Amino acid sequence: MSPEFTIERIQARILDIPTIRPHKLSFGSIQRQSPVIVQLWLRGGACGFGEAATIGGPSWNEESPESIAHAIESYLAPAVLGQKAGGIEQLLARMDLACKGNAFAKSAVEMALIDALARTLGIPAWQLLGGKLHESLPLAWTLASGDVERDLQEAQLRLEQGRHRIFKMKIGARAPQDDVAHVSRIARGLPATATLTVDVNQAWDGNTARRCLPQLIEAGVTLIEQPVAKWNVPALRQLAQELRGALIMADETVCTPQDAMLLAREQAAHVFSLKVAKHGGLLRTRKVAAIAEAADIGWYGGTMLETSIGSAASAHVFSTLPGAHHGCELFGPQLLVDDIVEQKMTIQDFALQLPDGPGYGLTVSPSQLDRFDRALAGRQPV
Ligand code: MUC
Ligand code: MG
Repeated sequence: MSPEFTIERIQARILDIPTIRPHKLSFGSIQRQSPVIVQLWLRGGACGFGEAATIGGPSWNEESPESIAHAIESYLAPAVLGQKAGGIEQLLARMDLACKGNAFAKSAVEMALIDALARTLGIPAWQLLGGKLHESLPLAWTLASGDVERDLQEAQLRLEQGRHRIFKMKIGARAPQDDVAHVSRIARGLPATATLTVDVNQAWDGNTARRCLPQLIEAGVTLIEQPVAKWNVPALRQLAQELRGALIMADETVCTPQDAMLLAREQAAHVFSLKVAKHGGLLRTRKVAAIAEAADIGWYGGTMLETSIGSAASAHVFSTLPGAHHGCELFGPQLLVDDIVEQKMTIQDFALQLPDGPGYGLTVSPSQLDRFDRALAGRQPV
């Protein structure tokens, strides 16, 4: 990389994009997503795009769109401006020095940097990330309207369209027995070709999980995501070791490589949900994935309901990962009323076709960015 490629300018903006329907999770219901879109310009090189999306402000974890934009503008951009663009690990170290934690904010900057580098070189990002091992990944859809009939109609349509046959249900907001009844009704309504998974988003204590998960497995659920609190590794461990007929997937519990090591050592998860934002970027996603591979833990390509920018960047890194996988859920662009790129990634044969082309293979639409820009619209945070 020529020394002339230095980081010249970074801009972060918050967008507000409505969802096509309310999306209900254990901690609330969202009607819009507010991704932070980062644009990073290289002197003598290309401009790249990155994204960090949270769900429900700071409800999923500590970071919110506002805190992400603030961390980037006040601490992360000053730490990397004027630096050589090719030293990605050094730039990550500079960001760590300037700012503890804030993994989502760092991931958006690193994502834009890798896009800019790859575009400058005229290569797809997956080439900078180790090379592609997968051309497509089975793509899950989340049934989270909260209404059985609507969920079943959604599932039926998506099966007919050849788009999805893995369905994830978000539970944990209602009384546990009501959730079991709801999932069981959906399970009975789905054809045998469909796979059903659940995400409890930390809502249950260990005893509730021990009582209800066997009933969900009996109903046909095969993959169970984050049934207990992020900190509750003992309960995860016991569930992973004692439940039969379904796999336990860690999501909120597995963010850093140290979290991954703990879960591997404790044998407390069968699968890791990987998410570029919570791991703090594409390179760090690969580090967590390497621990999964070494510990015989499977991976799943998770989402924070990003637009096509964050989803395509995630797809690029997921396409490079070895080890056993359980598909992905990069369906964020489909849940939003509109996108900010000219063309979405292709979905065919129930799988996301992993993108090619320089950078993340996208053409970002400036007018769509302006259309949803919170500052331009004078909107307030949720
Ligand atoms: C999560 O916890 O997995 C991703 C899809 C969805 O519906 O919620 C998220 C976050
Ligand atoms: Mg989850």
